[in-house]
Amino acid sequence: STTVSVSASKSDGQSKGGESFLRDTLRSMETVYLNRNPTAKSILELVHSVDDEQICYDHLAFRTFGVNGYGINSLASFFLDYGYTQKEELRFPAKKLKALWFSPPNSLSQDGGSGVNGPLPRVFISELLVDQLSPKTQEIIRKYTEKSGSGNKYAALASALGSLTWEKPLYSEFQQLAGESEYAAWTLVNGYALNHVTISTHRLKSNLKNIKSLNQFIEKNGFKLNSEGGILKVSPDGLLLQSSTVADSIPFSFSDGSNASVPCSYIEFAERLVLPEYKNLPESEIKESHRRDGFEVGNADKIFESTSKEQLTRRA
Ligand code: OOG
Ligand code: NI
Repeated sequence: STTVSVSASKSDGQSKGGESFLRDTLRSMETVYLNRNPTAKSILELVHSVDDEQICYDHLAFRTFGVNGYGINSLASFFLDYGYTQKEELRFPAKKLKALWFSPPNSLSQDGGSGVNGPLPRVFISELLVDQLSPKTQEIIRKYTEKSGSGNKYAALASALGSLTWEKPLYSEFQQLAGESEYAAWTLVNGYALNHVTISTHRLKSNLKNIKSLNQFIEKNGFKLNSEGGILKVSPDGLLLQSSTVADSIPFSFSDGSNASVPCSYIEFAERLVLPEYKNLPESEIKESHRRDGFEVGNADKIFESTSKEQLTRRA
């Protein structure tokens, strides 16, 4: 069987302390994610069975509560300290969310590996605009974040460990949040856990480099893709193409003793097309920097639905 998650990073013998620690942290976050989300793990193995060279991650995504220091910055500070650069902000007024994305530092290592051993991924972090929610929902979110002490200072650590920094909630509290914001309910039980990794399809070598072929291949193998607004999400400029699976669910034991299945994480696919100004470059000269960068509100708005009840309960 193929293992895509853990393999030693290439070492050229040079000291590169900061980058090694960054990659080790990403690897722990990924291990937590792969252990909890069988669909993501199977899909990575499936893609690897066809395309055995290198699977590159386009980005990693996280969710946070935008309240009292628990928002985007609680996790972003780690990435900023390890060389990431803050880029554009995206707003989702209907979902009461905002997001920021971060571009990776120039890597010192070979980048020849797969996943976290490959080219460093972009990072996408969103936050719930908690102030805009009902008093009842705000009270629950504030209670758990406040009870966690200084948990916000250890967001990256919590993500790498697969731990919540706050206590487990009551089932009724989870339901209260789910009724108002599925994002809020997800974040209450998943905390800083990796929400998804995204496979960079254009960096694959087989016909799966075409996202439409990849989508067909994934569905043919029995996996359900998020159909919100159509399977393929396309940016207005036509250059950023994205799709994603529907999240897996895991059993969660609430503090009142009840057990229920809650949505966990999903896996995404992104194809970034070559920018018009580079369209005449020979294929062999095309680098990631010649392709459409960044994110798109219209695409993201639909990808957020990958953890929604509607998508999870939808028939094939
Ligand atoms: C993030 C959804 C947006 C993208 O690539 O635009 C996104 C989430 O579900 O937290 O991943
Ligand atoms: Ni994404």
